[in-house]
Amino acid sequence: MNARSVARNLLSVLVLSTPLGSALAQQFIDTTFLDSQWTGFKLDDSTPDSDAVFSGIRGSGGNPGDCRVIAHNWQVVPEGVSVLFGHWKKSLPVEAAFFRRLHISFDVRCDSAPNVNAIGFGPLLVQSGRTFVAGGTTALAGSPWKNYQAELSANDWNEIGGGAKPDFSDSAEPIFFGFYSGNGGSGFTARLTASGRVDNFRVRALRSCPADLNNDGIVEDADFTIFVAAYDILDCAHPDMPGGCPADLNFDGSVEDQDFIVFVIAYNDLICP
Ligand SMILES: [Ca+2]
Ligand SMILES: [Ca+2]
Ligand SMILES: [Ca+2]
Repeated sequence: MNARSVARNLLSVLVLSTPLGSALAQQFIDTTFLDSQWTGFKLDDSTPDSDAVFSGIRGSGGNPGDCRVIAHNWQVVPEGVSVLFGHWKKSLPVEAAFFRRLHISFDVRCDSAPNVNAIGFGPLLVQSGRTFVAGGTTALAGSPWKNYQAELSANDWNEIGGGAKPDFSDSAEPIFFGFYSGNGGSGFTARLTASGRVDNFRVRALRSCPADLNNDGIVEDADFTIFVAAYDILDCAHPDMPGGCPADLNFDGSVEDQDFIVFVIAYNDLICP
């Protein structure tokens, strides 16, 4: 008897009284970067006239398909400068409640950066009008696509222009996600440009109790009902699957036996840790 038939047998003895709820989104992925869904803004500019400019727009040549194509234009002086630009997905806030850590991943590359030879990239989040960034990576000009990924708790983020940390508590304001791109330079005087691309932007909200699909603090029959409905749909991309595919507990794109194993262990424990 495989796990699927076990689930069906268990389900047959449950009263199906709980409707499939709007379970919390657990993951989102953007591979196409529609301009209507993304926006950009300048985060920092220490150039003499603060006249650094940037662009961010959907384009081809992604990894694969469409991506967000970015460009910087700024003035370098011998004393040194830094410029930082933010790009965030305005169409999809993620409720902060019930998660404790974030796993963020995206692909970057630098196409051109004369004299400075690289672009810096990293993760960004926006909450209650405040912008936070965390440690990133450097993409060298002309190098292949590079994957950035990190698992971040609230303390890993730093507010731009302030000392606050983002709020991941159960009563927190919604969070928007994105990335930053930046450049610097020192020791010479020049007006420089740099260009690059970003693709496959993914955020996973790692909750303290992922099998608690209705977020009431215990893993019980109501969660089982939600789980089994998702298990029957199977494919996270199916239009009937709840947004974010929260029952995909191992993040592989489908709700299958491996997820059931994770679920049953928590179901047996009942109380969330
Ligand atoms: Ca793409
Ligand atoms: Ca529950
Ligand atoms: Ca799965």
